[in-house]
Amino acid sequence: MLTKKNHTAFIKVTAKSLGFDYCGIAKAQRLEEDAIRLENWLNKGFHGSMEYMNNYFDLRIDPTKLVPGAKSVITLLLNYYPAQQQNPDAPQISKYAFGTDYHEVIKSKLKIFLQLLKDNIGEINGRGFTDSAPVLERSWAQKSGLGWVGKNGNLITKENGSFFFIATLITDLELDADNPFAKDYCGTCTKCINNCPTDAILPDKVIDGSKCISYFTIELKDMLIPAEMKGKFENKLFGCDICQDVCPWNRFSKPNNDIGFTPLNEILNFSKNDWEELTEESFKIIFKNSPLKRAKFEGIKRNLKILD
Ligand code: B12
Ligand code: SF4
Ligand code: SF4
Repeated sequence: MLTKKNHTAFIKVTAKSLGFDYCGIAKAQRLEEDAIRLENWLNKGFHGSMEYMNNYFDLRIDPTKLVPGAKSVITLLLNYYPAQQQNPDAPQISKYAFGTDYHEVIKSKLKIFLQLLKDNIGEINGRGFTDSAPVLERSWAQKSGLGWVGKNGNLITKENGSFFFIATLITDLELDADNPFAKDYCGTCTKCINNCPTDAILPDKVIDGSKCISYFTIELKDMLIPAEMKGKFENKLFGCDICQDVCPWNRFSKPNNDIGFTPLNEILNFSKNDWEELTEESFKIIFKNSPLKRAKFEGIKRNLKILD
């Protein structure tokens, strides 16, 4: 019979074999301190019009409510730092969106992961998530020892910086937990705060989501970008990487080797004129599997106007 130690080792090896760059484990339990931070964030309206952030508060702070019987939270990181970059003069797309939508790439990996656990360990209950469920993914990554939450709000690894997606697999399997990441290596640096064009980075690692360029260009649905933001977007068409690009820890980023994240030629090569001339029909074909779908054709056209 396999022991808790064997199961833990099997999970770490499986994560690696599926291409995840990091894997850490934490005991599934209510996140007391995060509950306070999340409540303050919501009370201050930092979620803007992202109403989904107001939903399922109890599940978001407690994985045992999201997955009944949960004993462990397995957190996985997947590198998305691209090998190729855009022309710096072209409208900028966030690096996470160069290739296939990460929800799809990660979802299929998590499905295989769960199946491998069932095949090798037995009937376990587990669910895999990335981004789309009420899970405080950055906190779980810190709690499972993978890195610290920087002043820019991102989870940063000491070895390879912050250009990672986070996924979690919550299971009723009892596992050996890793130690939480104890240190914070931001020190006296304030580069992200100084360079955020919309002043969305507040003290104590709090991000005012309602002021973030990523929010305006991706999440703001059927609404105009407020006029006072004009001139502040630094050529960002979809998402924003400024607070990560300026972070000294991202000197250690290495290009990802996931075929799914191979950049689309159009993303690398489109000029402003190409974006302006893009028709809805072509948008639907070219960006069929891309994260840009989330902003929709109308959103991209609206974003282009604020860059004028
Ligand atoms: C809503 C959301 C947004 C909103 C709001 C951003 C925000 N900071 O909350 C908007 C649209 C603005 C956004 C933007 C981006 N996002 Co986003 N977003 C999310 C989402 C869906 C929920 C985040 C959330 O719960 N916010 C509420 C606040 C209160 O929580 P939080 O920021 O996670 O902070 C918590 C912890 O950091 C913790 N904390 C703070 N200080 C400390 C200190 C210690 C010691 C500890 C333990 C914890 C801790 O406190 C908070 C509450 O627990 C997550 C996916 C998920 N389910 O988690 C992705 C996610 C956070 N986003 C991600 C990414 C990549 C981005 C962008 C880089 C995309 C881009 N290039 O445009 C930007 C970065 C902006 C930034 N500086 O944060 C990644 C982050 C990966 C990473 N390495 O950190 C995630 C995890 C998606 C994923 N699955 O990979 N995002
Ligand atoms: S992603 Fe851009 S706008 Fe948002 S907090 Fe970072 S630097 Fe500011
Ligand atoms: S730029 Fe500096 S302060 Fe901001 S997250 Fe990186 S190390 Fe921390």
